[in-house]
Amino acid sequence: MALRSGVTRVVALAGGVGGAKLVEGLAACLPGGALTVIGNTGDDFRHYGLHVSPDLDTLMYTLAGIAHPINGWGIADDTRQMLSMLARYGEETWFGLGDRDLATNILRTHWLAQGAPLSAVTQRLCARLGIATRLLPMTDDPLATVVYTLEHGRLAFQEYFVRYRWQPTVQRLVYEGAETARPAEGVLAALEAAEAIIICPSNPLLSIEPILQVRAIRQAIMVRRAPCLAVSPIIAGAALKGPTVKLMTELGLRADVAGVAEYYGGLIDALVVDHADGDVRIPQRRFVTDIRMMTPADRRRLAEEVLLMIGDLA
Ligand code: FO1
Repeated sequence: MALRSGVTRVVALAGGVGGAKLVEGLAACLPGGALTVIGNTGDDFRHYGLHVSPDLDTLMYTLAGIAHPINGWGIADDTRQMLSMLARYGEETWFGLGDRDLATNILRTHWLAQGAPLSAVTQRLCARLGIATRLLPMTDDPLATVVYTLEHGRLAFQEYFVRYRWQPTVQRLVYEGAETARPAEGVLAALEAAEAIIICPSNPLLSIEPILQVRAIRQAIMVRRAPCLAVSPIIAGAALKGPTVKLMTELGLRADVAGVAEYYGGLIDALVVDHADGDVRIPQRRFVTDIRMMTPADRRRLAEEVLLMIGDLA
């Protein structure tokens, strides 16, 4: 099938750990240079003066094969000496930034301070880790996911997600900076040249929506020529990981596969769902397979299947 054999231009939208798993599979089964990943930067924050980009780092470490195998975020075998010294100074250490991870954030902050845009910094870090896949931040401008909660009012994303372990009741999400954020260098060109656009199984509201909040990105996907397919982050009403179901429920959205289909609407031509949701009816084309990705082999298999499904759509 044309796409499979000649596949040269696939664009994936992804956030943190869940999306990174499919990105790992796609990178493993596509020729080097065929995959461009547009990563969420709505989780970014300043931490002791460092510019931390958690989802870009999760994607980068995953693509470099050095991500922590259990957490998905941070670096495998990393140590916590810096954190233990912060604790000795009486500082809070709920954000578990490891020592090796610290090097990434020191370099990012250093290069940003020299005037390099986030996209150039990301490209340089990936090149030095030997990553063939192109990783682009959704924007080089500030765009922050802010969470308004019942218990603690306005929370920065990492406070909500890590410090309070996404337990607070969410009343509203605001994507601060969305009105002025522009797509990063290369993003629109990649979307326009894409033969396939894949929305990875990340949290639709916390990882994918911030990317879509960059208006020109949403518009590019709405007027796309290539087929766009999403993989469900929910199986039988349960999130594969994190707060997806809890959050969609709190925001009054249907927190199941039909709700995900409704949320993406015309942005996608198809949704890949698990066998457990095999009977759910949605307006888009529906593909049914095992969408759990517990092992690298699972990730590669699902990626292979997704590329076949997209070929079927093209
Ligand atoms: N997630 C956690 O749940 N606990 C942590 O201590 C934590 C530390 C951390 C350090 C660096 C980094 O790049 C990511 C980190 N994350 C941690 C993940 C981060 O919160 C992401 O925003 C989530 O994975 C959501 O995408």
